[in-house]
Parts: sequence; structure tokens; C-alpha cells
Amino acid sequence: MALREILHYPDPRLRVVAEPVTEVNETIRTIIADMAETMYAAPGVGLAATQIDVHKRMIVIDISPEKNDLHVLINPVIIEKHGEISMEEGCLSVPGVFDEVLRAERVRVQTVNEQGESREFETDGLLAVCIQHEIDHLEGKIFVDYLSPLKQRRIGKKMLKHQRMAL
Ligand code: K1U
Ligand code: ZN
Repeated sequence: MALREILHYPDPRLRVVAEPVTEVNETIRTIIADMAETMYAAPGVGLAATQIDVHKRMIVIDISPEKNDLHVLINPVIIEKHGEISMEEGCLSVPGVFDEVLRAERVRVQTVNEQGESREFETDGLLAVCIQHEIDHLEGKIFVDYLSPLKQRRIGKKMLKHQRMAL
């Protein structure tokens, strides 16, 4: 397993639309293991392959306080959405920025697991929000896109300042 570098907003590679995974093999399982290690180390509760510059439709999520309930979603698709929930979101690609985003409260998801098996499940609350946030990454969308143009400009400036300080 290996820690991967997480891309930071406004890196244009975060805007690439990910391709479907055609075969779940050892290469895919190695990338997923690296994603989980990178998410836990960050620390975060989710990570999309896009964030480590791998443009395949894969996400990992673990919202458990004990960090022992890893969800691996390959080619995830939301097939039903119900209700609305506004939650404060963060993003490992936009460090230090947190803001409210309105999303579906409950989702039904069709996905493939690490063994290559198709699965379908329904979930709500934080897990539903995380799934929507991570699937957005696979579409090249970042949570700041939901914020006002003024907030987006402020965040852009803040991120560029951080980048300059890191050089
Ligand atoms: O996609 C990402 O960048 C991961 C992101 C997921 C997420 C968090 C909150 C709402 C929606 C999606 C994060 O993990 S941000 C960091 C975070 O939430 C966290 C960090 C440490 C402990 C607990 C939470
Ligand atoms: Zn994110």
C-alpha cells in the first residue's frame, strides 16, 4: 500500500470526468487500498480516485468513528434520490474550507464491490451526503461549485495564497 498525493483546488485535473472501471482486477484493488490508506491518513471520511489523479470511477468512504467500516464503490450510480438535507461539507482537495451544501437526504445506489459483484443499497444522512460529494468528484465537480460566485472567488484566492506559502 502507498500514500498518494491529494490534488488541491483549483488544479484542473480535478475537473476531469472519470471513466468507468471495465474489470475489477489486482491493479484496481491496489489503487483502492492506496485510496483507503490516503483517506485514513489525511484524515478524511471519503476520497474519490479523481483526487489522487486516477480518472476511474472509484470511491472509498468510512464515516465510522472507529474507522473500521470501509465502503468501496466502483462505478457507483445514484438511481433514486429523496428529500433534502443541508450539511456543512469539507473536502480534502480544498483544505480549511467548510460550507453548507443542499443535497438529497436519502439515496439508492447501484455499484460494484471489490470482488466485481453488482450491489444495490439505500442510505441516508452523512453517508448519503458523502456518496453524492464523492460521485461529484468523479464528474469533475467540487463542492465549492455550489457556493456563491463571491465565496468561490474568496476560496480561490485563499487556495492560491496557501500554494504560494508552500513553495
Ligand atoms: O472528498 C473529500 O474530499 C473527503 C471529504 C468528504 C466529505 C466530508 C464531509 C461532507 C461531505 C464529504 C472529507 O473527508 S473532508 C474531512 C472531514 O470531513 C473529516 C476529517 C476528519 C475527521 C472527520 C471528518
Ligand atoms: Zn471532496
